Amino acid sequence: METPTLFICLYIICLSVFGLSTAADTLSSGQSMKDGDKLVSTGQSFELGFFSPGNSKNRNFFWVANRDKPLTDSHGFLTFSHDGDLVLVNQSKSVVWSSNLSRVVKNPVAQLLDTGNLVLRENSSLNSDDYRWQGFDHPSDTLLPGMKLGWDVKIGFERCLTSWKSKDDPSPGDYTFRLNINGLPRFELFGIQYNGSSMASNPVIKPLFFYGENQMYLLYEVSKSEFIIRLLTNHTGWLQLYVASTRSNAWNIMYSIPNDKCDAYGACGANGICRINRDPICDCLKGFVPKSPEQWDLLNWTGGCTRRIPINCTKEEGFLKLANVKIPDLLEFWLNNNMSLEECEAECLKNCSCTAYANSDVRGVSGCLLWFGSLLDVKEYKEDNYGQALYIRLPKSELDFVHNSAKKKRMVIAILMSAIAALFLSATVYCHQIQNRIIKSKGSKIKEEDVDLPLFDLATIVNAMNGFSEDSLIGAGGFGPVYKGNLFTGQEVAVKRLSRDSRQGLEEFENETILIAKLQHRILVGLLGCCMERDERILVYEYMQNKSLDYFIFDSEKCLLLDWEKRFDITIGIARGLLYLHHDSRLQVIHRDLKASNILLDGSLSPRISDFGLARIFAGDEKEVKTRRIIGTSGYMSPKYAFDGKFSVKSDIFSFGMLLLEIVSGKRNRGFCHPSHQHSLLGHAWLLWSANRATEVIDGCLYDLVEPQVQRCIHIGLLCVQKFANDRPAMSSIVAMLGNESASLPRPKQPGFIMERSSMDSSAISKHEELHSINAVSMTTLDGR
Ligand SMILES: *[C@@H]1O[C@H](CO)[C@@H](O)[C@H](O)[C@H]1NC(C)=O
Ligand SMILES: *[C@@H]1O[C@H](CO)[C@@H](O)[C@H](O)[C@H]1NC(C)=O
Ligand SMILES: *[C@@H]1O[C@H](CO)[C@@H](O)[C@H](O)[C@H]1NC(C)=O
Ligand SMILES: *[C@@H]1O[C@H](CO)[C@@H](O)[C@H](O)[C@H]1NC(C)=O
Ligand SMILES: *[C@@H]1O[C@H](CO)[C@@H](O)[C@H](O)[C@H]1NC(C)=O
Ligand SMILES: *[C@@H]1O[C@H](CO)[C@@H](O)[C@H](O)[C@H]1NC(C)=O
Ligand SMILES: *[C@@H]1O[C@H](CO)[C@@H](O)[C@H](O)[C@H]1NC(C)=O
Ligand SMILES: *[C@@H]1O[C@H](CO)[C@@H](O)[C@H](O)[C@H]1NC(C)=O
Ligand SMILES: *[C@@H]1O[C@H](CO)[C@@H](O)[C@H](O)[C@H]1NC(C)=O
Ligand SMILES: *[C@@H]1O[C@H](CO)[C@@H](O)[C@H](O)[C@H]1NC(C)=O
Ligand SMILES: *[C@@H]1O[C@H](CO)[C@@H](O)[C@H](O)[C@H]1NC(C)=O
Ligand SMILES: CC(=O)N[C@H]1CO[C@H](CO)[C@@H](O)[C@@H]1O
Repeated sequence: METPTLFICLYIICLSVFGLSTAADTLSSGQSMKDGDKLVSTGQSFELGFFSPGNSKNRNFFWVANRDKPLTDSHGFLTFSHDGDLVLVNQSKSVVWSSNLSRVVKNPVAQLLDTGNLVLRENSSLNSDDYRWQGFDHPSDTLLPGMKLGWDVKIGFERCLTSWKSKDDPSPGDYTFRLNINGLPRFELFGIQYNGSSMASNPVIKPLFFYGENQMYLLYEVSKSEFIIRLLTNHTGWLQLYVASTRSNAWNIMYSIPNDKCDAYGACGANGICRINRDPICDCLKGFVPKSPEQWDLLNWTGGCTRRIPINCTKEEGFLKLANVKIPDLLEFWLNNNMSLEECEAECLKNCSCTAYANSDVRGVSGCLLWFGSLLDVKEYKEDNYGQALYIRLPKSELDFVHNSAKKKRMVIAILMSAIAALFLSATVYCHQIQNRIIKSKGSKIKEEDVDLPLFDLATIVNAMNGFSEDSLIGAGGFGPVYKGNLFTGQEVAVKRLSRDSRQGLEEFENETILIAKLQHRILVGLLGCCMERDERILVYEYMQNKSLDYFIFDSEKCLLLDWEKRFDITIGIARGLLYLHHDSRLQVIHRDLKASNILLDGSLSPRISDFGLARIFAGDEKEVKTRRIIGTSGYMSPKYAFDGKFSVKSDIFSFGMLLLEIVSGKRNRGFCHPSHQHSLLGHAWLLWSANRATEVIDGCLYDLVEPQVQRCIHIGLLCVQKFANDRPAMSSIVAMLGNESASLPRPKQPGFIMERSSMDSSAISKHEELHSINAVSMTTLDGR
């Protein structure tokens, strides 16, 4: 039998579970605390007490005082020594742990604050910030908001996180998360090979970095008071950011680090460079070749790269500038903070074993950092403002150009940004990166505004989705299955998961992420966050209770649930949504896949446009774009798009018209058949309208119809599906036409895609086009949408 070991520790209290506690929050001189006693902070958030690791499964201990000196029985107690030190003594009155004050405190009072900080003060300076000692200066494995991780440079005092040894053993384990200020300040998570990225800002947390003469540290704040967070170095060597809502108290992992393949230390071996957005992610630095090419081809990067042409200290050598990188590990380096970049270059050239140099600037003083030997753990950032420039020594013959950027005066702030931010890049930022990449590549003039897309941890999503079980599957979106689940906050969400091995899907995923993150409108389905862990690409949406429009209008029973008034509201809603996309949003966006199944309905049956996987952003001056891959849904595609891949806002108008006719008729355009002719729904509507019998198109389900309004809708629908894009009205006119019953409507011309095979009315469509249109439709059917 093991004797229970006791530790003194701090842990969070779940108020909803434990109820109100009457324990005091202070311990004064003369008092003591034994096993079973506790201190509870006034706001009832934190509790200080004794615990035995084996018996406390569901608690999260934020701080443990006597980590490596457990009490061996329950007779120890916490009290004050005559010097005013807070001490933990065992049965035989030996001090097991002490606050180890440097000065005597006459009248000490220990108080557990609502931040989780245990502080020691003079009774006379109670309620002041004049702490003689504080638990926050001695973190265990957890960083709470307000705690500093880093250094008091002057006195050489460090605060770092050290993991527990194992689940039941709080003694210091193998993994330490710390700020290394030797050379350049950088964060280190020892044990597993990781240096570099850490947390970035997101809607829940806000990290603050302070790099001063006397102090250098990381501290973070919670931006939303309804959340509690903690950063944990777990005993298997990961950093985990936990979030709990104050209501539910269940902890969820928001993300863990390392979180991408490039985070792994030296992922690409010596002299390799890791680029997370490339496939494969590893490459040799310029001028280098794989050491073992066969292994390299098998995606085994461990061997790294070696110089194609060795450097031999001749004058024929120069430097290649590599921008936006995380600089190599400082295995063998030399630092001088008093040098300019030019001097730095000269210094590197002078020494035959110098392989690269960089500006060491972190605090705005120019400086020089030289590397000798291999360059390990270089990683490229996609975003311009991250990372640093690295200058790699190469023979002239290898150089495309030699940079001479030393004369460029760099802004102190940019340098600060790059050095610090490079360390703190996370997948949240990765979302931004894709965004930037694509938007920039379009060359549009869109101003990048920070869109904070919360990043969800894969474990959280898997948990919320019940392990992506069949039961939680609710449908299929453009690029993969859609699941329903509940987040820890209790919120219902729909989660869209990119099917594996779908490259096309990846592009759609990126497009959708970028677009939805940018677009905020109550008509568009809301994106709550994303997850890009390992190979997973997941989008998290608000859940829409009432499925999608097609679920109702095409069903002979459910159609009764959507009366005309509702359908008309939905139509106007969609029209306004499209107006926003086409004209009102900061970007001009073409949806390209508008159809009944992409119109979701919320709890009050209001429409929400979804599935932006195919959407395109248009730069201001672009009118029409041609695409090689014709994708979309047959039956909703405009002829011009289906025939030759040209699309513009008018392609969406065509789809809208189609949708409008479907809403009115309750029939699908695709697969429509009529006993007496072979026209599509479009052709059918057109024929009836031409014969002044438009009302015959109307859905039999619509018992409450307002005939003139329905007729107007058919008319507007036909205007939208006219064959020539120029004839189709713009979204703004459509909204006006729908909203104003006295607005006059032009007479529609022949629609595109009548698809008749009878001789009737065929004069307007040439044989050639007819053939084309059939081809186009069957071709896109192959797309399987
Ligand atoms: C502080 O000292 C005063 C006077 O000695 C005493 O009454 C009071 O209880 C002390 N406060 C605490 C929190 O110990
Ligand atoms: C108390 O601690 C001292 C020193 O660590 C040790 O020698 C002694 O055996 C302990 N007493 C008990 C009862 O654990
Ligand atoms: C207590 O602090 C002093 C300096 O203030 C230090 O030298 C000593 O090692 C500390 N003792 C313990 C047990 O931490
Ligand atoms: C990077 O991590 C490795 C392995 O943990 C460690 O040896 C090295 O010192 C770290 N380097 C930097 C620059 O943090
Ligand atoms: C440590 O964190 C990682 C990443 O979140 C997780 O996979 C692992 O299971 C954790 N280890 C333990 C013992 O909880
Ligand atoms: C990877 O390549 C290295 C040499 O570059 C070799 O020693 C190692 O065995 C390879 N690993 C695997 C799994 O093939
Ligand atoms: C850096 O330069 C300043 C002014 O030129 C000088 O006072 C200082 O001693 C130098 N520091 C080092 C470490 O060389
Ligand atoms: C080059 O730099 C290394 C490391 O600082 C040093 O040991 C060596 O003496 C230098 N060689 C020359 C020729 O300056
Ligand atoms: C040094 O390398 C250059 C090519 O980079 C070559 O032309 C030259 O001959 C070499 N010199 C010596 C002394 O090896
Ligand atoms: C994604 O967006 C880009 C740029 O807007 C576009 O070129 C590309 O065709 C889109 N991809 C898909 C699958 O829609
Ligand atoms: C409705 O349309 C008529 C005719 O075009 C126009 O005179 C009137 O101002 C419009 N009403 C509104 C509210 O836009
Ligand atoms: C017609 C229909 O199914 N309406 C439902 C929409 O969603 C709300 C909220 O879940 C339900 O109460 C309605 O019955």
